[in-house]
Amino acid sequence: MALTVTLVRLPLLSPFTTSFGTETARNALIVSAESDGVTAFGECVTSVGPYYSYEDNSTALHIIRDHLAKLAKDVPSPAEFLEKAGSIKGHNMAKAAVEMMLWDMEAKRKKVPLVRLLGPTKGYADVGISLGMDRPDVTLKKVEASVARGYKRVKLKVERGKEYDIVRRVRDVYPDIKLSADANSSFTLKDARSLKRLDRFGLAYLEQPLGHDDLIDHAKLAGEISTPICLDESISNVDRARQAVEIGAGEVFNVKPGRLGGLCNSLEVAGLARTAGCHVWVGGMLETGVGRAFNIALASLRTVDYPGDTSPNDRYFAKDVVSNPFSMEGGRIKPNAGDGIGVKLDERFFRASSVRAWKLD
Ligand code: OSB
Ligand code: MG
Repeated sequence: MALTVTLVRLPLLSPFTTSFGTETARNALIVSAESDGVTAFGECVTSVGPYYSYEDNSTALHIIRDHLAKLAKDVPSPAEFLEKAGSIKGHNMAKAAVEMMLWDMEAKRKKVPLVRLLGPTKGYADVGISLGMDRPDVTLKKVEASVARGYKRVKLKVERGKEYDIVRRVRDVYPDIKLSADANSSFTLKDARSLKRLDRFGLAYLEQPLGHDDLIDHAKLAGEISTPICLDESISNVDRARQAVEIGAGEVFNVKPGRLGGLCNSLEVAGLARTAGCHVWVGGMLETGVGRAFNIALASLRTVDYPGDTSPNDRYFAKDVVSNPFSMEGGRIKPNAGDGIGVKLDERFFRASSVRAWKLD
């Protein structure tokens, strides 16, 4: 089985600003392969620069091309692939792209929707929205539109020094919505006193306030503030999740299959977190319709108890590479019913959006 990696570029409807930068387009590496008449897809969640984590599109392409492609040649199961890739340290985003493609392949071969292979499902995913940083009046308008659209949780991107005012202004107008804030690791433990001032706003959680690879300081911060801490970047693998639970570094887990090396590890993290009494939701990385379909299948599982960053495609793109985008009703999205991830690729638009393709053998 030969892999193809295609870099597609989709302009975002509006720029997305986090504490680590602004994205105006999604530059996605889409991994695909054909075997026995079945075509499967995966998406790598890296972007152009190493600002969320150390991986970016260049490192992921290198790892997939020079190290992972050959491990997927004989179409292993996702678990077998991960086993073989185990001696490669880190690079979980690169691994996840291939691992998830193998889940799609397996489900399509068995002619079942992906979610059937993952576990008991609610039949839908509860959906929240992640709003990038903007002028406060713009953010307030976006919150208003999000609440009107039925989103079940609103997450505000914040950064050190800009967190208090925006949360206060949104809370003033919306005292009862499920609200959270994501700092993308822009604070340090020295900011504990400012972060404590957020306690009065009754946030569902504060996401990744401290270092992108930290657990210890998050555990210390958890003892100083009453807002629950949610971990995203720091949960870079299953062991880190177990350790986070053990030392009380977070009560809420943002499970991103793209960050964790794929769905096998995501299921494990969700399971261990819930067993420990923590909450779990599925995050996003502005994925195209391909990556989105995996996230929504995962988010529909019974083990996931909080709304995810799994907005429908039209929240991000005027047009997506799939011709059957998701739609949201009452803050819920149903996973696709077709085989595998169930997306129909819009071949023409996919080609038109392609920047470059690599055929690997
Ligand atoms: O920290 O969750 C994050 C997007 C890119 C990188 C990191 C994050 C995000 C989001 C957007 O919050 C979630 C989405 O809607 O896909
Ligand atoms: Mg986050």
